[in-house]
Amino acid sequence: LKQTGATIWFTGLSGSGKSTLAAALEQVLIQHGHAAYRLDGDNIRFGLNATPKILTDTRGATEATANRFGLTFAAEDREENIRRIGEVAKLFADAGLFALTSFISPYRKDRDAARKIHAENKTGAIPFLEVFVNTPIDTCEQRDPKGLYKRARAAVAGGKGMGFTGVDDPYEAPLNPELTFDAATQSVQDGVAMILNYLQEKKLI
Ligand code: GGZ
Repeated sequence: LKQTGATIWFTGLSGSGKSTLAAALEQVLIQHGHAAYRLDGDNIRFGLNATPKILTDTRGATEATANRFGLTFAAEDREENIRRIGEVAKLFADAGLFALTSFISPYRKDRDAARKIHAENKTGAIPFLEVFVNTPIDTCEQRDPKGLYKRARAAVAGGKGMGFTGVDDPYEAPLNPELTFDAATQSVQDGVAMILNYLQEKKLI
């Protein structure tokens, strides 16, 4: 491989455009001969992080409470979700690929922990680039491709809530992201160009 590898960590609300941006970037990187691999809900929450039998045994979780993702959206499960993704991304990047992760990753300390294991990698620091997909919640909510915001608002109105990020669960914005993108005012093309530019500046491509 003619590249050193790096993790490009997208963080932002549901519907902010993380996956769209990551997918577009992946395509361009591959077109230019760079190995890239995307980690997202489909291959992680459904795969690596799917419900292990021990969870249903020891926590009495049913399919409904552990949900189809295995890990729930409770704070400690989001933390574990992000911890594993950080480790897997690090492995891909250490192998020389661009690991593109698109998860809400709402907690600052969890993202910082992912950054830290890259910095402290035993065989040398691995580049880690945090992209804050800072699309206003109004825009995310207008899109609402899966109707989840609508459900979350209805749950809150009904007095129960569902712990949905940005509605009745926290999102801690990055304080020092390498890059910021806003899907309400920037095109996906703009975002890809911005990231490619950064990778070039850092001599990663
Ligand atoms: C936030 C939720 C929730 C709750 C289900 N809160 O738009 P989506 O559907 O495809 O993206 C969201 C996805 C979030 O999974 P992550 O693994 O990225 O989250 S985290 O990083 O916090 O672990 C959304 C859906 O799962 N979803 N319930 N309560 N998003």
